[in-house]
Parts: sequence; C-alpha cells; structure tokens
Amino acid sequence: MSNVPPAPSSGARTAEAPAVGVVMGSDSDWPVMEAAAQALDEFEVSYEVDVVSAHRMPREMIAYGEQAAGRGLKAIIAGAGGAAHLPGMLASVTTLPVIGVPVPLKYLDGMDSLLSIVQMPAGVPVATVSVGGARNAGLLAVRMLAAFDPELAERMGHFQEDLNHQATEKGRRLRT
Ligand code: RP5
Repeated sequence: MSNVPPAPSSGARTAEAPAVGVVMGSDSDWPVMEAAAQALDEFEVSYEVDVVSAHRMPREMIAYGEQAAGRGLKAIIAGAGGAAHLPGMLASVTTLPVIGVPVPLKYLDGMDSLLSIVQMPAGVPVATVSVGGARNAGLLAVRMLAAFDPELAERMGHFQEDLNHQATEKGRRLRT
C-alpha cells in the first residue's frame, strides 16, 4: 500500500463534480483510507481525495467544509487518528452527511481516534464507522447516494446478495 493519496478527483471519473469527498488529516492515514476509495471505485461512484488537517490546516479545513455542498459533493468521508477532530469540525460547517473513520495510530489501538470522532454533541452528527473501517465508510456513502439512485441501489442489492452467498457457502463447507 502506498502512503501517498492519489491526486484529488482521482476516483471513478465523470464529467460532473465528484459525488464524495474522501479527506484525511495526513497522508499517513491513506493506507487505511484507501479502502473507502476502493469501495467507491467498485460502485463507480466519483470521488476526490485530499489531505485537510483540522489542526495543521484549520483555515483550509473550514473552507473545504463550507464549500463542499456548493461544489456538488453529496457526502464527505473524513478519516483521522489520535485527536481526531476532522470529521466533527467538517460536520459543523456543512449540511452534508459526514462519515468519520477512526484511524488507528501507534498507541491506544485507535480508541483515542474512535472516541474523538464518535462522541459528538447533539445537533452535529457524524456517522462513525469502526476503527480502521474505511471500507464500510465507502459502502455507507454508496448507500446514501443509492437512496436517490435506483440503479445504484440495485447494484448495492446485488452486492449484499453476494455477501449472503459467500457466508452461506462458508457454512456449507464447514458442515460437509
Ligand atoms: C492526525 O494525526 C492525522 O489524521 C494522522 O492520523 C495523525 C498523524 O499525522 P502525521 O504525523 O503522520 O502526519 O491529525
């Protein structure tokens, strides 16, 4: 896995603005966060990728959140580790749904990241996935878009059927 996020807007490309913003506090988060991008790629959902640090780039971070909806984004996936304030701060300056990914760092097994992201005050929601759960963040963004896109919803349905078949097959193999 590369430690460097690809250039912004590197996901499934369309002529339109990307649908999902995938941002993180540092390029060191990319080995975890790229699973979100991969999930979006699987569903051909367009996205952009960038580093927007809440602590090291506060003004840029606020601008990103304030401009996100106007640029056409429909959801933001934000990952950060440690004192992980990025998802919550973005949620405070945008009306878009924000999905937070707690990135595990060297110490505390990601509990610091998880608690920083999940314990939001009432009125400022962040949909927090599991520690390191960037793939589910990508899939949740797909589901959000699928609520307004029947074709995407159908593909999500097929994806879930595949999961069912795989799990069923595992049980069948164990029983025989
Ligand atoms: C957080 O600090 C980032 O999201 C990253 O998880 C962590 C460490 O960043 P680097 O020191 O690796 O740039 O803000």
